[in-house]
Amino acid sequence: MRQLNDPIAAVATPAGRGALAILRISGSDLKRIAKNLFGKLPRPRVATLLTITGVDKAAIDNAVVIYFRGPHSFTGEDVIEIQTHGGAVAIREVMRAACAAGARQARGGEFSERAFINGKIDLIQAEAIADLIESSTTLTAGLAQKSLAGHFSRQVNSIIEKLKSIHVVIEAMIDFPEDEIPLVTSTDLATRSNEVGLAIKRLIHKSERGARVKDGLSIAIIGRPNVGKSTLLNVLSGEDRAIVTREPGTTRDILTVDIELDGLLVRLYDTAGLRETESDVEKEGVRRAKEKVCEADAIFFVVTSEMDDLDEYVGDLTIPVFKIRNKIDLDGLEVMLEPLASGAYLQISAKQERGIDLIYTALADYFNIVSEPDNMILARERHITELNAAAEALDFNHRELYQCSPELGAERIRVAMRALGTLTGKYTNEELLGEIFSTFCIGK
Ligand SMILES: Nc1nc2c(ncn2[C@@H]2O[C@H](COP(=O)(O)OP(=O)(O)OP(=O)(O)O)[C@@H](O)[C@H]2O)c(=O)[nH]1
Ligand SMILES: [Mg+2]
Repeated sequence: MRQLNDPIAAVATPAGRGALAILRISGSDLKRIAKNLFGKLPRPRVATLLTITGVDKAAIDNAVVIYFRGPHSFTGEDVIEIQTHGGAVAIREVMRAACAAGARQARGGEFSERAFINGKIDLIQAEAIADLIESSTTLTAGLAQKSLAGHFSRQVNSIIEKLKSIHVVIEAMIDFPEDEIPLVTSTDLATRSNEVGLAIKRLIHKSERGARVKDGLSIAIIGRPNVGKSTLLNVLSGEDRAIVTREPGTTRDILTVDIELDGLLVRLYDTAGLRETESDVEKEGVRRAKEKVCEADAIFFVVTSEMDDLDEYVGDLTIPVFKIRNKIDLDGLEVMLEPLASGAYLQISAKQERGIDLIYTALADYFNIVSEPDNMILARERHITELNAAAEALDFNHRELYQCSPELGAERIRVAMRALGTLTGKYTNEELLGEIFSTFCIGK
């Protein structure tokens, strides 16, 4: 493990104009830096107004300084937080002075990495910090907060503890085969480890639901020119974002709009109408539209009664295609209120904003979107991989294996514990840590 306690510093607030800016310094023995910047370390945990001096000893700003003496700090090391007035200059000068006094610029995620290494948080919690910062909906922020508070980790740790106790018994059976182990038979063990296997599967289920929420959905709105794709995008987003005209071939570039559906981030792409054309600009638009289809999680394919040749374009697609018949106001058709028969069109009038709820409902039903935070964990791909590895290790006929080959059973339990330990960061390596923390923003 890397030795990490040299003083690091970073501006923790975003660049630009603002009321305040915060610089954070963490590391061992910050006295020298404190002396250079504002005389001496203030009393721990007391907000103290001090004059900060720069490299040339001239005053930079009057700032609130808080000193957290390790291990009672975010990183577990000594930490100083300096709150200057906002704007680019003061905070930049304080950073220069901190570096001149012996600190170095922190890498992205280095504060969180130190918190992890010093045992203040586990790896799941460290990742939750980044997820909280990245969250764009209240649902994902709430889920990240839960993981940060240790909700996910506790469930994993409880499973590890159960596996440990099963492992101890199996080892005893192996070491003392003749001795009676009261009340514990291979059947009991099998029941217990079966239950653990099921608990892991439930966790996978929750994680997969959460991962969907985390990643959001991307949906490409495609169809022939003039069918009302851009009108639909505007209605769904509640904003007048895309240009709408009666001229076919209006949209060329892809337009992206984010909307929130029951806490899920849905990214909509408006695309150029699909048709053969001589115009180079439009040709490029059509190429981009087709490209977007390959990247999307689902398609809204818009038709009208006049242009209903959907199969030609979406016949081979493996992603879900929601078929939308627009402009029903011109056909005298009604919005369908009955649950959709498979293969039926969603009948809407984008212009009159009718049938829009039907689109939301179809989407929520198909993707099983429900705001049930209790049944979700804001999981990353890495978490699901490790949970699956643990579930796979425990996927055997427990009773039979414990009877025939307790050694093999013990090994399977060890593999499962190892996977779960990798999940929480009990087992880790520099490469994995580098991969995780390098995606964090500077100052976190
Ligand atoms: N009557 C009626 N007209 C609509 C409806 N939706 C859209 N339109 C009209 O149809 C025309 C084309 O709408 P757009 O939203 O620009 O169609 P588009 O599919 O984005 O067209 P391109 O960008 O050219 O591919 C405009 O005049 C809209 O006002 C609808 O539900 N009913
Ligand atoms: Mg358009």
